[in-house]
Amino acid sequence: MDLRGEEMPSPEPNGEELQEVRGWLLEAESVLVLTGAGISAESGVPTFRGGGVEPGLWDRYRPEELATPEAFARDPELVWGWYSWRRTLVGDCRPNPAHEALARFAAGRRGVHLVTQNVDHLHEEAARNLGSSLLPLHLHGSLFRDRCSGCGKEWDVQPKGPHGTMPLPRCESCHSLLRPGVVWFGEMLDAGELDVAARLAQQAALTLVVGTSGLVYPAAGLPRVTLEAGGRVVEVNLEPTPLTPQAHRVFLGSAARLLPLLLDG
Ligand code: BV8
Ligand code: ZN
Repeated sequence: MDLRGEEMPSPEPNGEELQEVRGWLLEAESVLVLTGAGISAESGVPTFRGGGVEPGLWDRYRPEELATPEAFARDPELVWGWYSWRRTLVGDCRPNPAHEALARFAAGRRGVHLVTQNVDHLHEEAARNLGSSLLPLHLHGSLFRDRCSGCGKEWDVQPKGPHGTMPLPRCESCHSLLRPGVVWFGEMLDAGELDVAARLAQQAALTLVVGTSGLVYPAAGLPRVTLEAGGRVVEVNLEPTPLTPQAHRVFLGSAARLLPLLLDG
């Protein structure tokens, strides 16, 4: 059943399965949560491959065409235009009930870890709003950081902007072009962070996978690390993904609706 765009109401989650998974979560000494663009979709952040991408200017580009070092080398104005548009759009988005349910779930208990593929800061904002310590490990970097393409210096960018990009921003120290502080396709992830994520997946009694198409590696390989180590995997997504057949339980529907049901108990 195609649940894209939520034209059709998601099926009511199976109450027994919700109860069962809540029991697994409570008894789990270590829980890893892996999130993708789908958890931020209901905050208004466009996903990469699914519906809901803002129509118009960027509709004709695929992320794999713009989020690459080659695209930046070929046309830095185009790539900076895309990131500037995303910074302005994402800077106006707020956490949704899915981010908040995760932040509440981690508050007051140990052993909950969060790894995100997202480059927005909505997990951090939900944690700040709710006094939760659940801060994500960003495997693909952050939309709100600049990095010098020459000397590698990095610094935070204010989400509120303005995010003008002409003339193209340059490093004050070495005058090289600045680039967004994200990991592009074809670029290595930070080895240390990937090691930490892999160890969390290895140790997790349960890995909860929320809102990812499971297509981008090495992040997409993390749930299988949990499975191979004997842990459980639970998936929350609008639709089935390549992970679905191996997951112990799958809840089809929107994260903003399902996570509070699953985590608030
Ligand atoms: C690497 C940051 C070693 C930038 C991103 C050939 C050549 C070169 C590389 C490769 C190749 N083949 C494979 C690779 C490896 C490549 C890869 O996996 N490619 C894929 C496309 C096949 N990976 C890499 O390049 C990585 N580096 O491997 O280095 C190397 C080096 C050289 C050569 C080989 C290997 C680097 C990957 C990081 C790329 N950077 N983002 C930016 O954001 O601008 S990836 C980008 O995709 C985002 O980070 C995003 O998080 C990520 C994954 O996407 P999802 O989060 O899953 O989002 P998506 O839209 O796909 O899906 C949303 C899901 O949510 C859907 O399932 C939908 O149903 C669901 N959903 C929607 N709404 C809701 C919902 N669910 C619940 N509720 C809702 N409301
Ligand atoms: Zn520099």
